[in-house]
Amino acid sequence: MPTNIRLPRDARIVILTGAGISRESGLHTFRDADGIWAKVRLEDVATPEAFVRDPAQVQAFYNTRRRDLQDRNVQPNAAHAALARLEREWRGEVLLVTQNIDDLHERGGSRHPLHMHGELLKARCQYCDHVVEERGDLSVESACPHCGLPGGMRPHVVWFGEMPLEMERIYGALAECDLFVSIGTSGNVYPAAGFVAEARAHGAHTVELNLEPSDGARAFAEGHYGPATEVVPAFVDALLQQG
Ligand code: BJW
Repeated sequence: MPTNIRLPRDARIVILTGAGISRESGLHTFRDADGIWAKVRLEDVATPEAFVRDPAQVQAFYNTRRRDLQDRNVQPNAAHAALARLEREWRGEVLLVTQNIDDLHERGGSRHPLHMHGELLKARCQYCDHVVEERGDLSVESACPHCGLPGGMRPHVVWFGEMPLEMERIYGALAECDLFVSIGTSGNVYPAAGFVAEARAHGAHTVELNLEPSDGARAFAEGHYGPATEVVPAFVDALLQQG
């Protein structure tokens, strides 16, 4: 894959991933024609107001997705593996920021992906903020294993109107990186959609890898298009070869 990048081998890299990277692993994206928001209204399941209005409906939505994620056919793909390889072989810092709540980066070998929209296999107590691993179903009666109170356990995910996680660390890395790569995200949801402008304003080279150019493709200096399982490994190969 020809790329315009010429970087020192210790250059700092920030990668942002979205639902597109997990599509070929069998998980749905949100805004594609067959995506999650074509089947359910986000206002009904992905806002704090929805959880107050109908907690059982919200728990059922995330219980289904938690079960789907643990289906044996859902496995990390070549794009997840390529990013883990980049993290292992690149001499400089690589920060992997994902909007995804699945655990496919971890299962693909990435050591510490930063889940800015939370994690599906964790639950959080609304009363004491304790976070626990959760592989089973949550109900409106589930009790917190820490404070013991029933009824406050919710998926450890970031809904619309809530503050994404670890923003200070992410903006710090964007201000210092030499290369920003956005993979499989439509760029519809802020603040992640603004990361490319932030990185560019601080002098980073910016690259979009996606099935097709996103609405914000013009904000990137470079773009490569096709399925993530093809484009991401090819891009990582090119990066490691030129480095
Ligand atoms: C492939 C492929 C293949 C397919 N290979 N590619 C105006 C300006 C700025 C902000 C706002 C604003 N108006 C409103 C806001 C705030 C709001 C927002 O952005 N709204 C927009 C709709 C405009 N944002 C928030 O509320 C965020 N918080 C916030 O801003 O905090 C500050 C604040 C605090 C308090 C008050 C006010 C402000 C929080 C956002 C939380 C998003 N949560 C979700 C759900 C998480 C849990 C869950 O998964 O259920 O996160 S929504 C959903 O969208 C999910 C995703 O992480 C996120 C992004 O989606 P993504 O990954 O981009 O998926 P798609 O489907 O959109 O795109 C898939 C892409 O893959 C496509 O491009 C395909 O082409 C591609 N693809 N197959 C490669 N095989």
